[in-house]
Amino acid sequence: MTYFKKLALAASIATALSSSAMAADMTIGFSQIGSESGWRAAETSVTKQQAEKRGITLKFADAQQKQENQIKAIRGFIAQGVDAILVAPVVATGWDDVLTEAKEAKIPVILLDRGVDASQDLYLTSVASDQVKEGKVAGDWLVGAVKDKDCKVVELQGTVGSTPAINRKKGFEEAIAGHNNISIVRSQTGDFTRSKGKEVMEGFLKAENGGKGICAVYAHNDDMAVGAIQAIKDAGLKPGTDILVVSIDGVPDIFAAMVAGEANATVELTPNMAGPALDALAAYKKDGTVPPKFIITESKLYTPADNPQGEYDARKGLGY
Ligand code: GZL
Repeated sequence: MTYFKKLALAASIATALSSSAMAADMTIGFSQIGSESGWRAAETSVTKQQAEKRGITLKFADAQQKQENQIKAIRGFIAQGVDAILVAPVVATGWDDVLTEAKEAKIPVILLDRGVDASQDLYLTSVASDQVKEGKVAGDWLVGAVKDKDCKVVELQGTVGSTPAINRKKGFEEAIAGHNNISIVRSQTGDFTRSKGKEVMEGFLKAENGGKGICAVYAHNDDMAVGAIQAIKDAGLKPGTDILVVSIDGVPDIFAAMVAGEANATVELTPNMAGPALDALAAYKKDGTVPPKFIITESKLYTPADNPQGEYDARKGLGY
């Protein structure tokens, strides 16, 4: 190896060591929404793993779905003088004051998996999926599945006022807009939980002639879809055939439902938002490298044709 190659190799090793060394000194606050779904639980465990492998001290705060608890936690992190703050914002509005306080304290904030209606200079970057695209991928799948057949859809929305609920609805409606045979006949929030998804689906089935008038359920996440599947079975119908089931997240249990013939499509959402976030933070702390304002994660469609048992096995144990 030439002298210059050795020099370059030494430099790159030093850089890698210095940024991880930099990270090792950091204490980061993480304001997490709660544990409303399997995906959320996986995001929490992956975030803790990502911090640990970088030698970062992570202060974790579970808001139990309440924005006021997130704001309180963020103020606590500011008072403790943490090096950075990660936030998964439960809803889009109401963040200006607390994010301004973090900015004034010169503590960088990174948004994970959801967005905020606030000035972009109040956060360093946002790591999330393209949630409109997720809705569109789900809608496009249904369009292809039903072709010209009339299809009445019931929709289980995510948390009211959250960016995934707003955007996944928007994307799905864009996908079906040009297809007059497909219409959303009922739409209500199931708050991203299995229990609420089941309860709301029970109401839809009762309101729609025992479910005979329903062609498909579109759930903004897999947990609500799994709840809906149970409601459909309790009503004596076959999920996946009598009523198609399409949702988003790619958690193990939706793949188990596919294996059982009870779910038809999911759009995967990675639980690893923290990896890209912590890499961007390390570069920013090391030499001021400003990351892109939005770091977009992939949105991949999975159906029963995509080895659901293998996908289940690959995800089991990742903290879902
Ligand atoms: C979307 C994320 C959503 C998941 C749900 O990025 O915020 O919140 O789709 C979770 O499972 O509750």
